[in-house]
Formats: sequence, structure tokens, C-alpha cells
Amino acid sequence: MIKEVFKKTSVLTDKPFHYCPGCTHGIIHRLVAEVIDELGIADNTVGVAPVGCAVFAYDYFNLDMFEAAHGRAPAVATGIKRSLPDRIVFTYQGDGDLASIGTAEIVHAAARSEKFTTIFVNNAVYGMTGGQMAPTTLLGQKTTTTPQGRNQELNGFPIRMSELLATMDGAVYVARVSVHNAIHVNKAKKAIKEAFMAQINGLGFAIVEVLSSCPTNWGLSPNEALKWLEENMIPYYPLGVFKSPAEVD
Ligand SMILES: Cc1ncc(C[n+]2csc(CCOP(=O)(O)OP(=O)(O)O)c2C)c(N)n1
Ligand code: SF4
Repeated sequence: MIKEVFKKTSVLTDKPFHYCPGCTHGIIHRLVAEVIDELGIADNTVGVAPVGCAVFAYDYFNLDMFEAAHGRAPAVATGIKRSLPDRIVFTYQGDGDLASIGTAEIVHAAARSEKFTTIFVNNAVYGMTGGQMAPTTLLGQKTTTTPQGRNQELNGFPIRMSELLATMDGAVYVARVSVHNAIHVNKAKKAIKEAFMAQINGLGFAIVEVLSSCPTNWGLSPNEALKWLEENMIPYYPLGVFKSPAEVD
């Protein structure tokens, strides 16, 4: 008899991802979908897609989905959750979307302790529009708008969003994870589950920052990109849980 060792979750549609080979957006989609499946909340969940490479997330998640303008996903999620409080609501946002144009939206959603969950994909560049510098681009990192490498005098310092949001009283769960190898993919799934559990338990704002690769705009092969992520991003963006419900009253 054939033993089933892997089954695609029904929370993802059959539409093939458009992501570049080796892009870890696909892994992160799968983790979010598996968590929603395992928590048994698929019929009750609404997702909000960003602009950026994940703009077509509404085609991939077998859920009720909204599309928000650049950076506005937290504002849209706030409206959905407040008008339909029994729904589980999440945003899926890149670093250009969340940490640049949408900085105000995410900071104030955390301040208000809105009861939704954010999946924040940090790949250190604007992927979709051709690899421009993002707020998360590392010092010295070459991008199309920092061809000599990011320079703090000209371009400022990279923003550590998880550390920033963890200072806010309204944030109940804040974690940074990575998906550069299988062990970390499993840890990332656990953190995503915790973030959804915070919402299921009626607590406030929860966010998981996921370090992700962009082999295309980093100019690396998929394997080189995972190695670059591990060696360069993790030292600046340390992994861990910055805030959890146990620390919140
Ligand atoms: C208001 C607004 N400003 C700018 C753009 C152009 N734009 C579309 S996607 C994008 C970059 C998104 O990058 P990121 O959020 O990091 O996601 P990634 O593509 O890397 O996954 C930009 C600047 C836009 N669509 N809307
Ligand atoms: S451009 Fe980068 S982030 Fe976008 S799909 Fe390709 S590898 Fe992924």
C-alpha cells in the first residue's frame, strides 16, 4: 500500500505560484496555510494581501481575501476585524509595504492593539519593482538605488521592525523567524501558530517577521541566497520571540 508522506493543504488553491525560483515567499504561504488548516479556522478567516510580489496572495489562499493599497493592509484589517469580530483576520506584507509606506499603519495598529495577525516578509529589498533599497536593506548592501552599497550618511540605518513594535504596549506577540533551512521552517511555523493563537484567544496585535530570500534581486542562486540570508541578515536581525502573551497582563 502506498503511504502518503506529504499532502498539500486545502487552504492553498491549485494555482501555481508566480514567485521566482528559490524565492521563500512560497514557503511562507504554505506555513500560513498549514497553520490555518491545523487550527481549523479556514471557514472563518479573512486575509489581506499587500502590493509587492505577494500581491497575488488572494489567488493562492483558499480563503476570503482582500487586496489593500500599498502599506494600508493594517488599516483594511482593522476595518474587517472591527466590523466582523468573530473572523480571524491576517495581513501578509513585504518590508517595502510594511516598513516604508505603511509604517504609520502598522505602528498605530499595534498601538491600538488591533486584534489581527500580521505576517511580515523581510527580504531586505523591494522585490516586485526591481530591487530598490527598502528600509530593511543592510548597510553596505548593493541595490538598484544604492549601487555603491547602503550608506548610513545618505540612506539612514536599517529598521528593526520587530524590536520597534515590541516596545509598544498594544503588541501582544512579536517574533522574528527565518526560513533558510528545515529546522527554521519548523520554528517559523510554530511562531505563526502562536500569532494566530493570540488572536483566537481574543488578545491584541500579533506579528511574525519572517526573514526571506530574494535570489533575483540579490543576484544570487537560490542556495547562495539562503546562505547570504543566514550569514548577513540574521546577525543584524536576530531571531527570537520579543514579546509573548505571558509577558502581557
Ligand atoms: C502607494 C504605492 N507606492 C508604490 C507602489 C509601487 N510598488 C509596488 S510593489 C512595491 C515594492 C514592494 O516591496 P515589498 O513590500 O518589499 O515586497 P516584495 O516585492 O519584496 O515581496 C512598490 C514600491 C505602489 N504600488 N503603491
Ligand atoms: S523578485 Fe524576489 S521577492 Fe519577488 S518573487 Fe522574485 S525572488 Fe521573490
